[in-house]
Amino acid sequence: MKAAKLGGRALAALIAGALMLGTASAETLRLSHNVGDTTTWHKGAEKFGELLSEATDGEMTVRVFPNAQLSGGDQMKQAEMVGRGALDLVVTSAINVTPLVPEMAIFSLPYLYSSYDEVDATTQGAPGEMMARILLEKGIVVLAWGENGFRELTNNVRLVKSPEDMKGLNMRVSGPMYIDVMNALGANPTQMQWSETLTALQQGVVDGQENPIGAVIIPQQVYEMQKYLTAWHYSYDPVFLGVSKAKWDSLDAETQEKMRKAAVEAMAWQRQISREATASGIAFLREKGMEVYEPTAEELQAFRAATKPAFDKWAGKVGSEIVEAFQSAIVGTN
Ligand code: X2X
Repeated sequence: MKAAKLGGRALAALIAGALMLGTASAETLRLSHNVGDTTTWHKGAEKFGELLSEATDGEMTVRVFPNAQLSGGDQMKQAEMVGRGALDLVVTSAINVTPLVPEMAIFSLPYLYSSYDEVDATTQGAPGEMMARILLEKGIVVLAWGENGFRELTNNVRLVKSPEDMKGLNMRVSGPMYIDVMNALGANPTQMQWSETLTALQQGVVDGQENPIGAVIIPQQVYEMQKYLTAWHYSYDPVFLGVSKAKWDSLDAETQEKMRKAAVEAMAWQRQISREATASGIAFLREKGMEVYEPTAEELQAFRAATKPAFDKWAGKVGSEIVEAFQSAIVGTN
């Protein structure tokens, strides 16, 4: 009797222990990104969490933190934090990584790309892998490339049709390369966190900004604060979903495979919804009362020529090996 009773207790303890173990081994990873929770970045991050959780039967879940909350509002600090393992996961765009890895400016050189096919030939091909190897040296494992998009100009002063129209505009920019681009155009650039930009636009601290239509301008309702948009496609910005190398190395090969697969699928979907929102975006912005200008090929050529000094300066920082790898992948699509 006594033994049986003890056996029963032991069994109960065993079950409780197993349950606790189950809870203890289920892990919640923290994912940081630097835009609002209505954006395609956020949706892509959430999708990744769902897919990962499904693939691991709930052993791994992801909590998504928007607006660079986990890096004190500093969007450029996220990559460095992931690199040293202070953050597990990040969705951020290439330009935000340039303080840590200047070579990441390659994607956003003014007028490097003129189509999505050209973009995909690099982010989804060997040049993307080349950049992933460089990020790995900084402790960041790139799981998949997603999309911020072609960055379009908005402002409250005038409809910009030519480089001359940029003169004297007070422009918010996100990173150092864009300061050089804006200076080349005769605008007055100020570097500012995205999380502070909407208020700055509202209060007229700056006249304008530039961001992709589908991923940011529409979901963050920039049209509420800005009157004019010029679809000048001057710079492309990819996002990537990255995991800290420290976290990655702690996972077994099977879990790594599940994580990569979830990331690839989530970012493919994120690219698709960003492109769809961009395609329908100009009509939507007009409905919302924005005046939208789509420059002609000759007008685009004038912007390209005016921004060439910034292209050359940053191509120099990136280095010829990378620039040539990108340019030859781009030429290969045409
Ligand atoms: O800050 C921006 O403009 C944004 C959201 O596009 C980036 O993260 C670069």
